Amino acid sequence: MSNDSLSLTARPQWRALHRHWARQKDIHLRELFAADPQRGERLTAEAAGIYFDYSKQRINDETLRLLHELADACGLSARIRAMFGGERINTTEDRAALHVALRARRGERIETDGADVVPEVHAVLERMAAFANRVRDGSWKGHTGKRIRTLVNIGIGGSDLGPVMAYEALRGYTDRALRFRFVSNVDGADFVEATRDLDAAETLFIVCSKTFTTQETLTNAHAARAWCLQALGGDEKAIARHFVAVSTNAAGVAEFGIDTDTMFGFWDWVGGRYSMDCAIGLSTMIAIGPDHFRAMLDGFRAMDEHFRSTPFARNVPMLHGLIAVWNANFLGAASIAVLPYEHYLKRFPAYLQQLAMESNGKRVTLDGAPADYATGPIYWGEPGTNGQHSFYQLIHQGTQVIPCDFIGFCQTLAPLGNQHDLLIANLFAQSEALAFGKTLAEVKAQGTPDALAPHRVFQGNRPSSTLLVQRLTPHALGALVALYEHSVFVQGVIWNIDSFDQWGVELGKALAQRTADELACTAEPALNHDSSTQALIRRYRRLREHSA
Ligand code: G6Q
Repeated sequence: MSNDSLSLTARPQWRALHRHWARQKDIHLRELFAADPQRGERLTAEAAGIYFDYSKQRINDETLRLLHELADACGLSARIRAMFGGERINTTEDRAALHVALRARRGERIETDGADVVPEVHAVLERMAAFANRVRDGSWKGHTGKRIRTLVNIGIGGSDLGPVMAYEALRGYTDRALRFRFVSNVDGADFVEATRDLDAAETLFIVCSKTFTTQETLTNAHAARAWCLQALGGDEKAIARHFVAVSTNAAGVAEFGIDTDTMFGFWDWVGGRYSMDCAIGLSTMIAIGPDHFRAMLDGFRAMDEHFRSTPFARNVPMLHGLIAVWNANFLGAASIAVLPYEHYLKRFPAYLQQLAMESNGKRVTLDGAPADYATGPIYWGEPGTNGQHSFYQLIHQGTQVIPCDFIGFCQTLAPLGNQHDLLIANLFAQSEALAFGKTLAEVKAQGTPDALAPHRVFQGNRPSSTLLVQRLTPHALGALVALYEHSVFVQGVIWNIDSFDQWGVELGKALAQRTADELACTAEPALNHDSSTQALIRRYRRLREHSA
């Protein structure tokens, strides 16, 4: 059997990593740092303005060498070329995953199926910019002639999380005369609360849906349509002034009643969770303006170029992704905590949850065989310092290994006394405490009574990386997102899974419809579910009719 067709766990490189871990696992980060005074400077890399310190991971040079060999054996370089080359690497959906083309420079050629996609990408970006400028300068008027003051993005999943995250992250760059709201949930509370204080005459809805068939988005878009018509006197012509769409489905958009002149397209080779830098980012572009949006694309592209061309030892997404594999498969870490010490990144962990978990939450390999190893870890997190006052306890003293990604910036966008220094001091102190801990001897030396001492011991040896960036700019945000996109891709290549499909999401979309029909019918429906689901449906139908 050639090495190429071996399953991951049968690969000699994988086995070598297992033997290496057996030798390595009792070595404490304290020893690793003591043995190499340069470690904290050596085990670092830099890309597109992001400094990546991975010295507090439980690795050494041998680990990196073996991970590199594993990546070679898994054909990482060829898979990167295939992605950038527009090959149909999303095999279960038989399409390319070409989000890197969304930030290609004008004139660069990126082909899929023999066609250069870059000119179309730039044509849409230009239309977006023209439209964004009209909204921003007030020349795009609502039906009654008033200028637009509030934008409401309606979308879910990939058509929501990127736009919300980017809006929050780049608030400091937004036009504060415009307000932005995001409606995603089919729960009416989301729409009702987002619109309750709005004047329809000054509101523009951006309906974002790649397929334009998603139940939640279409339901909310219809609610918005009715809300708008009711407030504006019922004239259907108002829709064209108050609704634009972002989709790949022109027929669906036209059927809804949105003019295809104000539809911004994208392509089936853009996955939902990889779409914040195409027309799905229209709300972002309106908020920050086309120039800042282009700067964000430049940041994405800088990381793409780094990923594509930098040797392994200095390649930040490769190192980041392989360390995630090391932690998941050898340290047995089931999750990764993402901890931005930057309040503007408060939605970044939620964004990464989708990016990482929808991409790598897979249990079969590309060949359809079950994966006999852990794949995609759980991503979660909250901004620092808030998390320190809640779940960090478990990270410091719990029984599980939770590798952390700390993210910090050297300059603040919201200067207030010495608060930014305090914030970043906390970041550095946390990663230091996680790595080095506090020994029993140190605890006792502080005069702690014997009975209390075990409770106050911090084992340390808890792995983390730190991403340090000068300032949260649109460029930095683009680079950061692209870093995680490529890290997730690297992980998926090693695990030999399709990181670009999402059959679990599709299942949810299909299942809900059948049950919705059963809840909607007036006569008692004939049910054919398990006894639990049937009892829940009956109880719900009964109780919803009664006042509380
Ligand atoms: C993303 C997923 C999923 C998708 C939503 C919305 O990668 O496919 O989160 O973005 O289900 O889909 P539409 O954009 O088609 O409405």
